[in-house]
Amino acid sequence: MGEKKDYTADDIKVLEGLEGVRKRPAMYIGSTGKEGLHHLVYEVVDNSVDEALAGFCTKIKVILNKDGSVTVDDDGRGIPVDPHPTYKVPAAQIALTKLHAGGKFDKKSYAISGGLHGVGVSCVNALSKKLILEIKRDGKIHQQEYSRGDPTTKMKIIGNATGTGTKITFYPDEQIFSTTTFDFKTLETRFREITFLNAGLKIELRDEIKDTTQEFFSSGGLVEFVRWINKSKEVLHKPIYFKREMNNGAIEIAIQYNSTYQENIFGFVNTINTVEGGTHISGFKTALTRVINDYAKKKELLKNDSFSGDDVREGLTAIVSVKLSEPQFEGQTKTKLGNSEIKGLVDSIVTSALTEFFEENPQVAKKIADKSLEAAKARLAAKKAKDLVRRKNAFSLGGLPGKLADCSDKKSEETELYLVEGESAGGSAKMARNKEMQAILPLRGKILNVEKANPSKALSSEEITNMITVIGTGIGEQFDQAKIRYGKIIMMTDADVDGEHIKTLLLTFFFRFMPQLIEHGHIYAAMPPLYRVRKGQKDVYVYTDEELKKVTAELGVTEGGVTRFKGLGEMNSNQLWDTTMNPKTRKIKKIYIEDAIEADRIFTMLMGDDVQARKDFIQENAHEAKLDI
Ligand code: 0RA
Repeated sequence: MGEKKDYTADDIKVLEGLEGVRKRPAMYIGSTGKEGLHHLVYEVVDNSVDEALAGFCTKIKVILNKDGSVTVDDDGRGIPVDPHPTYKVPAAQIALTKLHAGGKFDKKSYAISGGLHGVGVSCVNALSKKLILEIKRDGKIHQQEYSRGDPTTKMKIIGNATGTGTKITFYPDEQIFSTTTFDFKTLETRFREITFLNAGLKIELRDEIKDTTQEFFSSGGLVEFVRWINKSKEVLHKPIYFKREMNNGAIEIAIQYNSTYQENIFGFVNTINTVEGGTHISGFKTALTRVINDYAKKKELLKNDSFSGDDVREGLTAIVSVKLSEPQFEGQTKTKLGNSEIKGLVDSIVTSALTEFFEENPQVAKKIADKSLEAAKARLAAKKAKDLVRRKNAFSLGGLPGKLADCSDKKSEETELYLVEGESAGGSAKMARNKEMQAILPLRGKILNVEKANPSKALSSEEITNMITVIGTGIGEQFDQAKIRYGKIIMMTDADVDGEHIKTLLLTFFFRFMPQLIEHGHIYAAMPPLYRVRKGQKDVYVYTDEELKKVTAELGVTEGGVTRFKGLGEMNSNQLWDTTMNPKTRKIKKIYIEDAIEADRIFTMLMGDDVQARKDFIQENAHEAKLDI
């Protein structure tokens, strides 16, 4: 019987050591899929970024090698190699074999530190089948190799060095990861972000297989970051920027309004994208609402009314980047800032800096206030329209649209909503479904492109309001996850170009109105089969063209035994159930947002007004055939 009953994750981490990392990798790096794999690179790069932030490193090179390994090479001071006083082995070996010893044992030189899990290079070492460490220090090149966390050689001097630095090459372990292929684009997005957030830092990303190199460097930092996010949008003014340094960190903010209706506030703490928000974001929002309201009242644009938070954030792109020596991360994915003092601090900095900016730049202030005024007018008009709709709906069952075939089960964890392209496929789906847990909402053809419509217009579209009512959570500031009526929302469209378009329109709607549903993994795409292959009595359903080649060869089927489904409507309800809807046998794709900034840019490009940007994007990405969001 121990005295301490509750162990926190941190206690366990310390207790277990590196075997624990291999036993429960997800606890340390989030997952053993694509995200976790890329996390390995970020963890190593973060250490080099720390060295850069401390002022000792100017360039970081990341190389995807032909043999599947990754090299991260920096020109920092090099991890110390002198014997550790207690352990009597090179200090660098401690950094690579002991948890929490990753680079941060020299705390004085580290004002702040990146790294989401902060677990250091030792985790990367534990999860690599091989790792080669090379340190240039004291005029010598020191080298040591490891496998699955354990040293396989002693630290050796292998030559003379000019300059200093740390180079780590690691081979992710296939025993741990479901995939070990790195994605250039994913890394590119993250490195671009890191260099925007650390003006002056250079990162070079090289792909040895494709023989391509990409350099990331930003001298303008956050100002360039907002410009980049707004690139294919029509902007209303030059970016507004301010920075405040404190003794335990810094707060930096860039703001630029555009003519769209979207709100895009991205928060970062020590370069980590705080997707769950936190005190820095709430402080920013409070101040923004207050300053714009005060301005509009002073200029008599507003009389008795006030702008709501949503009003002042329509068309806003903002980055709030906070660097703190001791951040407290909270929330499901540890991406919410908890430090309570930051809310008031950001609030007061934004209030004074933005008020001053408005006084000095009255034309910009006027544009922003006018934009908010327009949003407020549209909001009031939409409310009137909604009240009308609500009164109409009062007569129908619980306000749910008549087109919905609801399920009988009310527990949202178990239920599914199918959004089905077309009335006829909707009819088959209603017959095919499991009535207890599957609800069907047929959609009439193409839904409205919400990217191009202002919110009040979007909310006057029947298809859109139907979806909002049926899903139950509400939208925008009123969004309430607890009210969700279905655990899975599944888009079921034909496997053709129109079907893809409808899916994109639906995703645009979810991304702009209820992004939380995507973030929390509620949105799915059904995968209807492309073909049915028949041999005698046997039917095989085939979902891709590749699979078709394999199956026809295996079954020895020739031309003519191959049916190509043109649409969902061509399947009878039994076929639809077997192939696409039966939870036991169907395949569905979960939609996730890898990077909200990239997703925003892609939606603007695909669905917005800038035709040239769209053409360029489609041409650049044509070879990928499918959109990865
Ligand atoms: C601890 C102390 C010192 C440097 C580092 C760690 C260091 C770690 C990493 C990890 C990747 N690149 C790195 N570069 C440096 C400085 C010791 C000194 O010279 O005073």
